[in-house]
Amino acid sequence: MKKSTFISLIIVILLLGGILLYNSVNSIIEKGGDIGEYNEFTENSGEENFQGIDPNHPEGELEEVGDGAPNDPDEVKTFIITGENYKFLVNGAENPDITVKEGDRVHIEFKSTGGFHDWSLDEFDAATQKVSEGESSSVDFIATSTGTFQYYCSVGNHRDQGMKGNLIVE
Ligand SMILES: [Cu+2]
Repeated sequence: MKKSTFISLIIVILLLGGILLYNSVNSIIEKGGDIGEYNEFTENSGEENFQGIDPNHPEGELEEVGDGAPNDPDEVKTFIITGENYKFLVNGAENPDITVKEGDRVHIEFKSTGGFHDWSLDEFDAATQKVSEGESSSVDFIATSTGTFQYYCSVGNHRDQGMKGNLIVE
């Protein structure tokens, strides 16, 4: 008795489900025209919006870049530094002052052009890997305080032999 009642219930549920499915399929077919019109409407309005924004968009973008770049706190200051026995070179200048602004993100690209060296700066806990001739290593740090800080090579006694210079944070 209970089993047959249970089976009857399932059959009723399946029938109801089938009717519901049939109805919803029908309603989708009936609303097909409406859906099509809706799609056309959104496509058209999308194009109108795009056309409306398009002429102004490039100008706005250029203004933003022009106004934002000089004061952009996320700007990265990149310095390409080579090391040899026993000095650093930046664009041909020997152990030059490296000047950045407080809060700048600094990216140091260091390459050894002769000997085993690194580029270290204790105050901002920044140091590249120690690299051999022809190898490169980079380090990023944020210049969080103003002052003059010495960068140097931490290999052996290279610092004493002249591999040092100043990072000036204004
Ligand atoms: Cu060195």
